[in-house]
Amino acid sequence: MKIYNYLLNTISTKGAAYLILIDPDKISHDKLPVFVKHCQKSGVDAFLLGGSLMMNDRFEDFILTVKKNCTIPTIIFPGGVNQVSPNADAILYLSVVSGRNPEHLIGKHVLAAPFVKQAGIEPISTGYILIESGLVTTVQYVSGSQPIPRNKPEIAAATALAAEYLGMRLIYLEAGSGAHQTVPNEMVQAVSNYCSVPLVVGGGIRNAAEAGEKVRCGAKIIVTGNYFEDENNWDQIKEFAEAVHVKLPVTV
Ligand code: 1GP
Repeated sequence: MKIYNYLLNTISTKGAAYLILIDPDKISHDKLPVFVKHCQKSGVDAFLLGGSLMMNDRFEDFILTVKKNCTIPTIIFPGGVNQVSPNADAILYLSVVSGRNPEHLIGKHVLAAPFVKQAGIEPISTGYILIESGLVTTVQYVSGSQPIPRNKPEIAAATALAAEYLGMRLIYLEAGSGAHQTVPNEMVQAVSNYCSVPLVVGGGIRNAAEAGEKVRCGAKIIVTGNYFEDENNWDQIKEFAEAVHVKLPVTV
């Protein structure tokens, strides 16, 4: 529970936590150390590592490089059973509860469980809820599951509550990496009013104001990935972190 407690503690001291997702396919290994250091210096609370698809076989090297260059937690965001590693601190044990594909509800988890145990990393059970966001996203396509329509906050809320009742410790409202539209604010609000476990929101967030808005609607963890794959945007990471950390004074 060390990393889960770290997240809870961050939420209670800073108002919300800011996580950056790094997809090993989307950053060159040379730039990784600089990026990781810069993220930590800018106020990022933890890294999510992984991707829906993995096109290279250097996941272990990738995690070790991230770990070597920061002291914040590294949490695997697995796109598949091949993304379990003893080198990370924790793994989001994601069940795609918005879908009805048994493989992504429980099948992959059965295959991954012995590896997670052997790796000795902390599994954080997460009810993963895909939300319609315009075009079909990689995660929708790969998981073969239908997202919840964006105008149906009540379905998202009931799904999240079911996940909470099943014992999941985080709820993740996911628009999908690079989504055209973020998870609607009304939906974030509806889910956060209905559930008591921390709510993660990600997918398509491209500016600090939007990140802050999701927090004001009740998100407790914000995830961005795509936007900072462009090096030209790196100087905005601090701004994102400050928008998420609503309890801390903004520095100038
Ligand atoms: C994807 O929610 C994360 O799983 C982040 O999405 O890459 O669009 O920021 P973006």
